Amino acid sequence: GIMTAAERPAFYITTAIAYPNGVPHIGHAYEYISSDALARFKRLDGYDVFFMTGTDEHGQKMQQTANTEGVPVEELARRNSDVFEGMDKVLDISYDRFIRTTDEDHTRASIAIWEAMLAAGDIYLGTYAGWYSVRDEAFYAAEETTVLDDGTRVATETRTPVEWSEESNYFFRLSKYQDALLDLYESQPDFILPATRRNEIVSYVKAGLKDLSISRTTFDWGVPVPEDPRHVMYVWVDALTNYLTGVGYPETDSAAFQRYWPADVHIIGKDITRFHTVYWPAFLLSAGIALPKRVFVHGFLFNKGEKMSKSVGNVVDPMALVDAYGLDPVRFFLLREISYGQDGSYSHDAIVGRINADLANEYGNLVQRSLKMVARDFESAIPEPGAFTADDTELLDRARGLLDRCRAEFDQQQMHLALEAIWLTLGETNRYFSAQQPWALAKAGEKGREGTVLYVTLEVLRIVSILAQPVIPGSAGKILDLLGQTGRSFADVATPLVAGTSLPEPEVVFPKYLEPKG
Ligand code: ME8
Repeated sequence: GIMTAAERPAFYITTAIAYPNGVPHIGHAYEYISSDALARFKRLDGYDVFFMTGTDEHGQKMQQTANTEGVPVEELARRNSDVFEGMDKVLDISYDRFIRTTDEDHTRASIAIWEAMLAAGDIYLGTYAGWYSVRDEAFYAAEETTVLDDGTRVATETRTPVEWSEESNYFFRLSKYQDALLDLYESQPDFILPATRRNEIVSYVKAGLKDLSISRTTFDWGVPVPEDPRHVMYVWVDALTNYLTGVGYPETDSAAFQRYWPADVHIIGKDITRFHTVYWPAFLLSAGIALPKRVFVHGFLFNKGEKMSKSVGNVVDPMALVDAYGLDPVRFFLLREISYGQDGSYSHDAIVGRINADLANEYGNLVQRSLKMVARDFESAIPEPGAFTADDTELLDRARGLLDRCRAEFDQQQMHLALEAIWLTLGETNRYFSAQQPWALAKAGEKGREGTVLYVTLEVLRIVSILAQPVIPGSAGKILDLLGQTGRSFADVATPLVAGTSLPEPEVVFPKYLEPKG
């Protein structure tokens, strides 16, 4: 039966919130598309999903960009935040809330977590003297910086310029949480995935943690520190708190908080692992709030192997990719081609290769060929199958086993492996179709067997299309229309095609990509 939201298990997934100091690039699009696929998968699997994304609008970087552009910082934030939200719509990102850290409820949440950390005795006034990277919005110890040949000092890891900063700041007693954090990584080994990222963080924390400067007095674009408004909170304190704001914090008795916190997974890119797996759990431990279950760290996308960044100027506009190849082909390419958790590269040739081999040939063409035969020989109604042969049964069993396989892979955020399994089954189905030669069966007057082969093929395509929806929602949905199917959740995988279901006129869903002439 249909479960109400209250009966369904909850699943809370977030993306990082982007700095709207510029427009989104393909790395952002990658994060949103991958998180969206995870959110959609859980919804189709019967979960009550809360999926949040948004923008991180405070901090020195935003203030500096606004100054350079000569616009008020609120206006810069609003303008670019709208571009991010607009991109989410184009990319079919099924978020439940688009949070802006300038939202009113977020100020309340940030003040509440600050007060909780203060009450725990973890915030004190001190003097900060050290290196700050505005681009990274991060503090670095001297030994984490390098002086380049031209005399500029940069953060060794990110190569961004750092400046000497000396002020009276509030500090968070991060050092106090070293053992608790190491216990966390040990007792909850999948708190940080992939394992390579976890190992890096374990070494980092084992080397010793210094207390963290968590306020600034040199600019005022941020959440004011309670009782001391000369200070604004360090942008990462308020940014990380967005994950709580979204589910109703500080109202910890609220329905949303009770239902969705702790988050099931925070999806982030590799450059912000430390903030999410060291600072964030330490803040939460201090404030007495339950910890998220997992932080999954995805890799970076490179344009033909080259790092892209706003400052380097080789940033690819995700909208241009969608215009050139179509939305679902781009979504599919990113999730099929790149092992989630590792860096990946994209290029025109690689995208076209995937479109033509995986989507047009293996999938679209099989849909088209089988449906055309049903239209021609079975009056556009799903044929009644006869007795299944061993080949039929083997293929059907394989397709029916895909749901468990995909579940296992998606639960580890390994979407590329789920897609690989699905496409291997499509490959098998193409081989089956060629070997069974339903067109020859038609000619030989063996209509019963032809109908069985077509039934088996369409049944596999039905299952595959249900499972492909999280990644290519539009096109998989279109194929399910062509198969006459309204049952599209994962619970429907177990209900086979009903013979006699009448089908619409077949259409091409995945055209081959042809190079533009000229
Ligand atoms: O870091 N490939 O914002 P951001 C893949 N506001 N992912 C990439 C990428 C690339 N080339 N470049 C960036 C911030 N990302 C903070 C987050 S969360 C409380 C605050 C990812 O706009 C990056 O790793 O710089 C991060 O997960 C996201 O894009 C936003 O980056």
